[in-house]
Amino acid sequence: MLSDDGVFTVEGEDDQSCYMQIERQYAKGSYNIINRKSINLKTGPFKLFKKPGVQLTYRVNYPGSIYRNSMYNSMTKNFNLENTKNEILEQSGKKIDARIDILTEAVKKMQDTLETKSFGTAETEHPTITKLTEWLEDNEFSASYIKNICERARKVFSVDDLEDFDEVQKQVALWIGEKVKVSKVQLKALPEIILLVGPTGVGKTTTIAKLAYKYAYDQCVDGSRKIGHIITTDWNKIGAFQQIETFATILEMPVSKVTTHDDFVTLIEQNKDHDDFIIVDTAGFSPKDYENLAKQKKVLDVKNYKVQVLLCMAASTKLSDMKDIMQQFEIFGYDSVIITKFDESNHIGNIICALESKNKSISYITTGQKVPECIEEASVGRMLMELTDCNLSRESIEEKFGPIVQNRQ
Ligand SMILES: Nc1nc2c(ncn2[C@@H]2O[C@H](COP(=O)(O)OP(=O)(O)OP(=O)(O)O)[C@@H](O)[C@H]2O)c(=O)[nH]1
Ligand SMILES: [Mg+2]
Repeated sequence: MLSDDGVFTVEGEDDQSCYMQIERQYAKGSYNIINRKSINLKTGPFKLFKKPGVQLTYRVNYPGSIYRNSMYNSMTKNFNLENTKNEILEQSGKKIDARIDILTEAVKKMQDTLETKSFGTAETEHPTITKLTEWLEDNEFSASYIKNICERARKVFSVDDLEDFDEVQKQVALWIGEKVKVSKVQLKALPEIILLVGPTGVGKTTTIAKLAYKYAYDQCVDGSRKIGHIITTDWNKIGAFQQIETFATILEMPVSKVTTHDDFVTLIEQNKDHDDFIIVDTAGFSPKDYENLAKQKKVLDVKNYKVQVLLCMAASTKLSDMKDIMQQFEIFGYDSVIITKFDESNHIGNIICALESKNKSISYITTGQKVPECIEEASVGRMLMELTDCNLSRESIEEKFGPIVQNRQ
């Protein structure tokens, strides 16, 4: 039964059946029972009989009520305030839309707040974090690396701490250093085999000469030296053999070329008893040249000897390319990385991020064209010294990471 003021009545055998009737049209919570009465229901043919029943009177909570099916429309056809109701319905719809808009807006604001809390935005970020981000960007650290550092900074530093950018920067520089893995190449087994791989033109052959000198003379006293042997697999490219031969002559070391795996094994077998170390130069290939990389891998695959493989990459290579190179040269199972042409780059963020992303260590940096002097054992301190616009002093770096040995050219 309908009334003209939003108040309706239903009759049934009991309360339950009345509620069922109401909720066929209105959602729970969208109406209120305002009266309950026990009544006699007329039943049977011609409604001649009576049986006990219940009458509930309820009010629909306009405009928020949600009409559950089209029954409402057919029922309201008899209702003389139909137009008013349609209007209310329409308004109700609009209000729902408006509410959805308000809710959407609220959710968006919450999201923004959460984002701001975890990543920061230009408007709400503490100026020191903004400055820190810019400094790391200038040093060519990747976005994800910067995000992690900034999150850590937000957690670790109080608002008071953040007032002092210099101190924050010093601490962050130390965090960067903590993540750099350095490994020392030590000649142990006799003969030790050192193998350099890497893309074309990064300085492999030049580095071979520098290392050959280092391994021959380092830690030797009274003019003594270790016996080294240079092997190259790069014999096909015009001038390649002459280049390594020139270095070998100056170093007074024998140089041999190998083209097959068998040649390589035979050469090691022949020299293993009188050589202290064997150092192997390889032909440079693009990381995309899968075929030649695989061929080279076959030639160099010696299982019976301890081989230390070092991957050479130029310091100014952009991060994404470094990651590709590291990925593609993984077939050689390299132990650590040599960063060449360190002198040609002003940034180290790309290097640190690449090493970190592949969980690799760095063993050497090369710092110029001069042989043999332009090579240094890598150290965390030496890397940190290359951070531009950094207030961390050499003393603080050395206090934490040990003495920095730097070749002066
Ligand atoms: N500035 C600078 N130049 C270097 C360094 N190391 C090597 N070079 C130069 O880089 C150029 C290429 O060096 P190579 O040693 O021939 O490079 P490679 O990787 O053997 O080249 P491919 O055998 O052709 O793959 C030469 O001009 C070197 O003098 C370095 O540390 N700094
Ligand atoms: Mg070469």
